[in-house]
Amino acid sequence: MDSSKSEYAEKLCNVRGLIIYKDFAKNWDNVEAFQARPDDLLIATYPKSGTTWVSEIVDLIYKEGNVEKCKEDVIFNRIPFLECKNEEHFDGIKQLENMASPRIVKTHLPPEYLPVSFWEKNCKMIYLCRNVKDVAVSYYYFHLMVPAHPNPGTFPEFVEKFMNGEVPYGSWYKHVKSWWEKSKSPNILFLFYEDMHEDIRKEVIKVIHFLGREPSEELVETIVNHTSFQEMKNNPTTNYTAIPDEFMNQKVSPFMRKVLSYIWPPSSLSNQFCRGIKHCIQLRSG
Ligand code: A3P
Ligand code: EST
Repeated sequence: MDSSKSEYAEKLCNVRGLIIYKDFAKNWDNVEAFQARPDDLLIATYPKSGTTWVSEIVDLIYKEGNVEKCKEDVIFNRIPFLECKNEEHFDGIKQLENMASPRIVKTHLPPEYLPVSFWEKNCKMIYLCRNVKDVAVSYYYFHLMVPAHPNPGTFPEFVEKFMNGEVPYGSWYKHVKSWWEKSKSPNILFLFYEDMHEDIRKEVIKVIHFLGREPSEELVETIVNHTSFQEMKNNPTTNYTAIPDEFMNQKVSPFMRKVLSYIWPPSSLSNQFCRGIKHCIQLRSG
C-alpha cells in the first residue's frame, strides 16, 4: 500500500458504502438511531455547496431578523452538524439532543443514509446544490486546511478522486441526483447556490414562504445585507475562525475564500450554466 492509500485508510472509512471520516463512522449507530422531531428543519448539502450561507439565512428567519441574536453564538452551535463527531470536541447528536425545539439541523448525508426518523416525522428539508466545478475547487482547499482529510495531492490528482467519489460523502453527482429525486415531495425545497448568487432576494423570499412565514420588506432587507459574502467573511460567528487551527487551519486557506465564481462565469453565461445543471439533473433522473 503506498503512503497516500494508507493515509486514506487511516482517516476515512466506508460505512455501508458511504465514505466518511473515521471519527464519524465510530458514531454511526447513534446517527442511525437519531430521533428527529416533527418541527425540525433539515439543511442538507454536499460539502462546500454553501451550507453556511443558507444556514445563516434560515437562522435569521427563525430569529425574525434579529442579527444580534444570531451573533450570540457561532453557527456550528446554533445549527448543529448531525453526524459530526470528534473524540472530545464535536458531537452533533449530543448538541441536538440538548437543544430546545424548533431545531435547525445541518447534514451532508445522502438521503439514503439519513436517520429514518426524519422521513417518519415528515420533517421539512432544504437541499442546496452548487455547481460541481466550484464544489471541487472549494473541497480541494478544504482538504488542505482541515487536517482530518488525507493529503489531496495536486489538484488534478484530487479531481480524479473527486470524480470517482473517493472523498468524504462520496460522489457529488449521486448525492445531487438522489436529493433531486426526493425533492418531488412538497416538504423538500431544492435550491441552487448560483440562483442565490444571481438573485438573493428572490431565493430568500422562496425560503421564507417555504417556512410558512411572511416576507416583510424589512426582514428580506436585513437577511440580504447580513448574509452577503463580505459580511459573513468578516463575522466571527459565521467564518469558522472560532475553530482552533489544529482542526481547521485558516492560515492555509480561509473558510470563505474568494469570489471566484462571481467572476466566472460572467452573468450572461451564469444563467445558461445554471439552467444547464438543472437540465442535466432532470434529464438523467427522468
Ligand atoms: P469557496 O470555498 O468557494 O469560497 P459550506 O458552507 O457548504 O462549507 O460552503 C462553503 C462555501 O460557501 C465557500 O466557498 C464559501 O465562500 C461559500 N459561502 C459561504 N457564505 C457565502 C455567502 N454569504 N455568499 C457566497 N458564498 C458563500
Ligand atoms: C466537515 C464538513 C463541514 O461542512 C464542516 C466541518 C467543520 C468541522 C470539521 C468537519 C467538517 C470535518 C471533520 C472535523 C471537523 C472538526 C473536527 C473533525 O475532526 C475536522
